[in-house]
Amino acid sequence: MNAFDLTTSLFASSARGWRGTAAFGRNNSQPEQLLELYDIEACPYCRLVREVLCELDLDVMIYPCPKGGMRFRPAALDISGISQFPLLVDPNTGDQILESSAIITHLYKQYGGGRKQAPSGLKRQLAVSSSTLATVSRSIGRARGMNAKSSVAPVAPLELYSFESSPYARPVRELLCELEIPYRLRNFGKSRWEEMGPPVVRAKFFPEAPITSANRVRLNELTGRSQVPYLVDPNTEVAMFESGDILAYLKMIYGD
Ligand SMILES: N[C@@H](CCC(=O)N[C@@H](CS)C(=O)NCC(=O)O)C(=O)O
Repeated sequence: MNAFDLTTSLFASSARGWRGTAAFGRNNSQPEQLLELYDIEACPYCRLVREVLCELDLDVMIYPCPKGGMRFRPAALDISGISQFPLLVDPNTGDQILESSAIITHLYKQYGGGRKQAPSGLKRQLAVSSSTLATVSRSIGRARGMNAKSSVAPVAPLELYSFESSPYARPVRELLCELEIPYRLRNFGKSRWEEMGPPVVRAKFFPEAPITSANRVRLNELTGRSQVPYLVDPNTEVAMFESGDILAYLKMIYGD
């Protein structure tokens, strides 16, 4: 990942005030069945939904639907009758929901204890504008996470440990979207102040701090580390840290 890529990714996270960093929902009920999101990584509306999924510490199966994509767009069209994203499928409640506001309302109601509401009025306009600014910043030179590239479909979905605002995880999600690779997004939001800042800070200053969220416990058991992005590919039995290595791996295995 080069310096320019990192800068625009940092700017995108800043434009959204680093929403999608913290997870407040670790005591909330987790759905029995995995939620499904038909998503375009670069879409400003999809970003708002992914931020709330991170905030509520909910995992989700991402079906990437970049422009020009043929792998999951037909299924989305079958479900909702219209080519519009985000589209949430909640197998726990039987709901299939279009419109980011309606999706966020559903998530807060079902999995956030109804304590929060989807923003409306000026707050909603500000959210959409700043999310659009994040998209613009990631579109300088090339629209990242927007358009389909030809690719080889994996047999089984991949897994990505990530939190929405992570400047390093974002390029990986963008490439997964462009290559139309389905993946279980394992949200890795920070639920304690000791988890803020880069992984080395925690390792150095707070090595004894208890690990809270389920995915943090899981990754720590798997690797002994708390760092994202972390990609797991069950098709090749490869698992790796480091955004640059992950991008190179995805291009090599699934890029056409
Ligand atoms: N009001 C909708 C707007 C969604 C929207 O405009 N999504 C765009 C992508 S950013 C879309 O579905 N475009 C159609 C396409 O990509 O085929 C919402 O909040 O969910």
